[in-house]
Order: sequence, then structure tokens, then C-alpha cells
Amino acid sequence: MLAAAAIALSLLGKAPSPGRFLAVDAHRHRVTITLIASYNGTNGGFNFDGYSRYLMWTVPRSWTVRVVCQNRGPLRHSCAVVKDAGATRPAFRGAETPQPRIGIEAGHTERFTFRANKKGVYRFACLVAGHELARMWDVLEIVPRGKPSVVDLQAGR
Ligand SMILES: [Cu+2]
Repeated sequence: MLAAAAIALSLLGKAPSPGRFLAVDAHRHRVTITLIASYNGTNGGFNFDGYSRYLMWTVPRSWTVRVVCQNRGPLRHSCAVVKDAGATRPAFRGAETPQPRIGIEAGHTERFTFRANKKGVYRFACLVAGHELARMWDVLEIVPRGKPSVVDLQAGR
């Protein structure tokens, strides 16, 4: 009975606990965020870590953010930090994978690092044409202080 339920949930592409994609080095004020493009079948594969829109990352201002962008495919995808929907330039210097409108090949990984030197609400978005419009983005908020966190905004619904 339980095994059948577990299989049913896995077939639905149930979102994983997002904390596994966050690694915090509080001493160095450095955080590593792993974004796995097309993690599962959620939103037709247009997701990061199994989430489309409803994941919120929080990072304190002045921390260093390292992003590991892994493409599980089969399409090309990219990772970038942008300020507004449809923005084509990164909100922070260097905050995008190479050639973000072309994207990373299936099965490949790219990394970038940036300094979160401005407060505000941003997006982690895929900049391959049409993908952000297809809701392939999540939320990143740079806050005045505290510790990095990640929250599933739909948890408990
Ligand atoms: Cu994409």
C-alpha cells in the first residue's frame, strides 16, 4: 500500500525538498545554489529543481553566490539572474551561464559566481527563447541580513 503510494507520487513528479540544492558557508558568507534544469516532468520539464515559479531563494546582501547550473535535458537550457520578466541582461555582473539564449546542451553543467550587492527581488530564469515565458523561473530575494534559505511557496497547500 505504502509502496504503491510512493510510486504514484514519484510518477506525479512530486517536488523534492529544496534544501538539498542549497549549501551555506556562513563563515565565508558564501552560498552555493544548484539549479537542475528539467529536473523532472513538472511544468513539462520547464523547471529548476522540480519547481516552476514557486521556489523562493533568499540570500543576504554582500554574500557571494555560486550557481551550479546542470541541464538534465533533453532541450537546451540556461541559468541567469534577471530583475524583471523578459530581461535579457543579468542583474549582477557575471550572473549567467555562457550564451544564455543558446543554452547549455543536455547533460552538461556550467557554473557562475556573483556578488549579491543589491537588495531586491530577482529571478533565476532560463533565457532560452520562450522558456521564461513558459514559467521556467524561480524567485531570488536579496535581503539586508540573515542566512540563506530556500522555501517551497506551495508547501502546505
Ligand atoms: Cu530552458
